[in-house]
Amino acid sequence: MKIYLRRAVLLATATLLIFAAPGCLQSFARSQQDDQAAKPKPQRAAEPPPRIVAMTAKDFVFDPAVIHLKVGDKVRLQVISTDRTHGLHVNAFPDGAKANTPPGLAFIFGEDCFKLKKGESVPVDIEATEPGTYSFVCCKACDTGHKQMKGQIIVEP
Ligand SMILES: [Cu+2]
Repeated sequence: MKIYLRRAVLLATATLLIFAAPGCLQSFARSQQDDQAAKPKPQRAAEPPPRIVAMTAKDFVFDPAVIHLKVGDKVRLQVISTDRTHGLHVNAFPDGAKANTPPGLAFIFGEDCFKLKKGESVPVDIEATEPGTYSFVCCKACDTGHKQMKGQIIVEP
């Protein structure tokens, strides 16, 4: 987590340098009125995806277990376990994929297995790029029902 934060700060600093430097030069040439009109826009570096899907993991079930998306959708699964530690692994390749099938889901913070600690809400950002059925499973050995704990993201064209 600390690494992400540090990276975000670095990125923000770099963005500021890149965009602020030419802006300063231009403002010398501008009149004061122009400067007042051109107020700095709010930063959009860490813009969250527009749609949030709340998901719970409990009693060896993901709820919802089936999520419908369309190609081009960007969603944030906000996943919380309410009983014990589970995990979430979403397959980026559709069911039935062959060796040359490209991935059809993109992850903004790609993690193979998101750890879902009890009571901790974990964001999983996904962009659907290809139609298909993408399976997800629990990826932390939780208990007796571990292997039944699964679901699907169905991406329609
Ligand atoms: Cu499990």
